[in-house]
Amino acid sequence: MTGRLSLRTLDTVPRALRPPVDPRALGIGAVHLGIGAFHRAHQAAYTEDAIAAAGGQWGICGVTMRSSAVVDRLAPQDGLYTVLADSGAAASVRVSAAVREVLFAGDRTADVLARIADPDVHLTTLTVTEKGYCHDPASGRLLRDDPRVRADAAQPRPGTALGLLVRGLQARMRADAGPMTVLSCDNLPRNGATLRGLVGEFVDLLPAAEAAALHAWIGDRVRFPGCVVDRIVPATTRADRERAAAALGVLDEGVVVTEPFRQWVIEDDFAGPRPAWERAGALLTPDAHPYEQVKLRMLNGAHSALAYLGALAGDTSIAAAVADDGFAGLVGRMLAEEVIPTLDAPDGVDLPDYADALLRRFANPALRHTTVQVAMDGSQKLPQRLLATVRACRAAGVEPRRTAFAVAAWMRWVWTDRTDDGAPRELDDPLAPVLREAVRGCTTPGQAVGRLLAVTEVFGADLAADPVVPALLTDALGRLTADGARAAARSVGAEGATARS
Ligand code: CS2
Repeated sequence: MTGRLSLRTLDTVPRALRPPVDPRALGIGAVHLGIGAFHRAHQAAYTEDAIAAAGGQWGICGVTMRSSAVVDRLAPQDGLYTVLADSGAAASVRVSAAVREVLFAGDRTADVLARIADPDVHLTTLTVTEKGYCHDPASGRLLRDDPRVRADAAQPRPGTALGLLVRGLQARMRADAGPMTVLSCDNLPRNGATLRGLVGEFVDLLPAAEAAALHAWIGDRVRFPGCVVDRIVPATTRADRERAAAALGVLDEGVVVTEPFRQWVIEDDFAGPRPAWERAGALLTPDAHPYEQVKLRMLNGAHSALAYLGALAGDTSIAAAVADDGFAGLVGRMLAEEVIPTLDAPDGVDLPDYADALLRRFANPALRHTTVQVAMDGSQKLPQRLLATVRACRAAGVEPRRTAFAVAAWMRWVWTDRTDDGAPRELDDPLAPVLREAVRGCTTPGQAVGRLLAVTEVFGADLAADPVVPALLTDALGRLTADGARAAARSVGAEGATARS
């Protein structure tokens, strides 16, 4: 097969697999910062379905910040790519036309800023992962002394997402191009308000007169609704590309693989027009926070627990980790006895059913979601996924033994340089130097727990001072170290009911 997916070859693709909207007739109405696989399988898919149902010039300008890899894949394809949704039993394949332009900010900064300042653009959305916000994960505050932040505040051609966003908003203000809605689509607590705060802190770093004008304009013209995104989207493999090519009849270097399930809960607080996402199944609501807590503590908390336990035990995929009865049992009890009691169920959501459904989603054999991919950047993920549950349990006088075990699995992952089978492990984390330094020379679980709890960027100051948390972590880390992840999880998962103190 030699042809490549593009506007030129689209008519050779089987009709049923072609996009539901005409890419040639679609103007750009949104800028997306961080156009990785997740955006292409989630927000872009909702946007395309919304356009198909209700019209609108909502084509997406997708921006990459860290490397040109996605642009190199999508630009020769005129932004077209395939979404392969597979439940393990049945798969669907469809080319998406939602992305109409792709820019690498590294060499197209001025074009990215011009897009944000374009009067036809009404939305700037982001999926830049937790670490892309350049913030302290425990407090949510801007890392003002981070060299990237300092560099971006000092010059008008920024490289970070925050810098691009702030300079883009400034260009929009100067062009008097109208209001803008900024929508964070990352798994952060109160993502809209958090981003609003970070933008404000970044603006404070600009010269005083510039800052004052921009603060006033943002306060008046820009909205930052929060939202909750959910769809499991692992990294694409060569086998996925071969599968898509066999269906399309042409090569596609931009394929994304995902599950059929998708969810998007969005706060209805827009500064201007938006796509009719509700026509594509999104839920528009006044307050996304209850949904967000459910998603972060249940789905992402369980995901991270399985990732560290599985990775320690040598399971390469989340599906393999959840197939281990000991891991599934531990995570199931963590959810039922420690996480669910801390949550207010949103209307119509049955939390035990949600727990069962997510464990089934994790087991999907078609998704080769690697444990190391989910284990990545733990320092940025732990606070909202696991430590929020630990704190809520402690406030209610509960000893969160199983959630502490999941936190200890992360500690083991940081502390050891080998998996339980002796394979070397990679610590892929923006705080890796700090974490490595913290555990350097530690010889006992108690010491490692003490040193890691002192990393306030992750744990804040309260957990080390709690009367039971350090002991729960030390016990769990001791068992993980002595018995290995599989045996330790099996025994902690089978222990008696969660205690109160
Ligand atoms: C995962 C998430 O990589 C991770 O840390 O937990 O990306 C997860 O797959 C999504 O949030 C699912 O919506």
